[in-house]
Amino acid sequence: MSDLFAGQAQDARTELAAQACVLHGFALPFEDALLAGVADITQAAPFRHLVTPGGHTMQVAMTNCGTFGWCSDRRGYRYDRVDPQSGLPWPSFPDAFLHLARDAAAQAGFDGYLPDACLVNRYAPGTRLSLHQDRDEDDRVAPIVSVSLGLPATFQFGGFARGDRPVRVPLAHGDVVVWGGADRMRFHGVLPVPPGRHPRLGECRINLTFRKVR
Ligand code: MD3
Ligand code: FE
Repeated sequence: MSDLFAGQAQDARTELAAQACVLHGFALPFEDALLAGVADITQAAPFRHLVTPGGHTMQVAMTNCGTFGWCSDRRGYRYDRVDPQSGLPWPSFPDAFLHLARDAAAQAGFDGYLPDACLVNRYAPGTRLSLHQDRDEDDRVAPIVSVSLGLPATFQFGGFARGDRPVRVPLAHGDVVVWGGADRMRFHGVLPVPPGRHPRLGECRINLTFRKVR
């Protein structure tokens, strides 16, 4: 390895688009704190399978932390300050969550990022998330920071129309993806998670997505 890359792997970062990049392994130093944070959050606000407005139960199990949580039911999609299952505010961000989200955003060129929501997604093997846009946030420019934990998966990075053919991006435990500005409204999804067992998380993939809702 040349001096230019001393101390840092040469493939530490992959550019996906002008304002979207993968920071490979960026979350690994935060691993223990992140897993402890997920355990705390899910004790207060357990994973659940939301029902879409169309009446379908989502394959991905979800919960939230932060000021706002993403909710879905027969009435529609929205962000709410309260967990409808408990009637209580969502658990606040564990310190390590905010720290990681701010560091990753800054690394990707978004200084001063202050997310107010974090959606926690859990995928069992075979679970997929079909192509969609994230359009329930008032702020459609602030970045979304996504942290992959557990089983690897293939992310679909699409265009601005549903029909645009997506690019496949492999994501491993500890990878962080940051998307903002012009690339914030791209269609995206996750292909079915292949079977496997992760040493720390078992038969599951967990994804944290930090957002600025308001
Ligand atoms: C790409 N989650 O929760 S990362 C979601 O891995 C979601 O659980 C996926 O899509 C997951 O909505 C993908 C998050 C993500 C969020 C917004 C994006 C990826 C994005 C906006 C533009 C492009
Ligand atoms: Fe999304």
